[in-house]
Amino acid sequence: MKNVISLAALSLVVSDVSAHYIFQQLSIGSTKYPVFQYIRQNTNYNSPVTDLTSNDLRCNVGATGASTQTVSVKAGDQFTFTLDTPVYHQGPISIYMSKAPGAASDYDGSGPWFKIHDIGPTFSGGQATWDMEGSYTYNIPTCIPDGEYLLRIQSLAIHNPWPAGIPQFYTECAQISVSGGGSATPSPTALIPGAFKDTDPGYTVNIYSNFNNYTVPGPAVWSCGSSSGGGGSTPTTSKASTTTAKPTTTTTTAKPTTLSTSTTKVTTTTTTPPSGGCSVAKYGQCGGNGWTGCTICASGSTCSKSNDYYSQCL
Ligand SMILES: *[C@@H]1O[C@H](CO)[C@@H](O)[C@H](O)[C@H]1NC(C)=O
Ligand SMILES: [Cu+2]
Repeated sequence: MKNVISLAALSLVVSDVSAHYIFQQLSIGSTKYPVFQYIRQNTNYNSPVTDLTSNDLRCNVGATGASTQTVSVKAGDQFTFTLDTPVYHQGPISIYMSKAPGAASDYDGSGPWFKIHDIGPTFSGGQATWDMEGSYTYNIPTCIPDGEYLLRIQSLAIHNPWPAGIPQFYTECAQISVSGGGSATPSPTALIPGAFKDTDPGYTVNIYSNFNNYTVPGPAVWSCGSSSGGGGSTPTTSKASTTTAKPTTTTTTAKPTTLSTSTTKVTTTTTTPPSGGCSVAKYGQCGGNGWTGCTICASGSTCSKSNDYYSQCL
């Protein structure tokens, strides 16, 4: 069993090693800081973490605080994580925070984490669209207590469906010192590792087959408007993690479409004119079981198979 898994993992790595992505640069407001000035530098280049029990899930491999500076921010400030290469694996983006007992640079991330943002897929006409960007922007919650925090972004790549493929975590942590905040107690919280399980539907889902709703793994998203009192908010973990407005809204509309077409070939609404006109950008998906999109790679790249469910223009 173990051999089967590592063989599968190995073949993925081999076919897909050329260009992963790193959340390497932080901006606060419109000020963009040098690469890895305030983000802990990992030592595994652009490779993902796949071990659900590893401490490397927190901030990535080798990412320690000692050589990283901590940036001062105001509660409510806008921040941006910029990548070296835009995200190109399908999957959700999440942003977490964890308060350091003292200095962020001394903190190993072993304390509780709360989640401030999720970006799941949008469903339309039986097709899912993931938000794959070169940067992601959000705001520090206005009501969190002052102090030093790790600010963590995560791309969970689920393009190679479990169990044939192993989902990949691309993650990085910034060190921030917050002032001007409030007295909220963010909840629910989770430990990392521990927050993600191979039984989470959002981890095991096959996004190429009958895919019409999605729950982002991890604790429910917390915001200042929600349960700032702390302690009171029922064990919402599973309930609230489905809250992402977009998927919920579209679930109802998407389901009928998918149900009626799930076994027959999906006559995709309009996606592509015949077959000559389309083109998949480099690193995009170009095939795999259940794939109904374009299979022609932009010039300069060719469609290569990663596994039965995923081929990619490389
Ligand atoms: C889709 O919704 C159903 C019903 O709520 C749930 O059981 C399932 O886990 C969801 N799938 C995903 C991938 O979140
Ligand atoms: Cu990859």
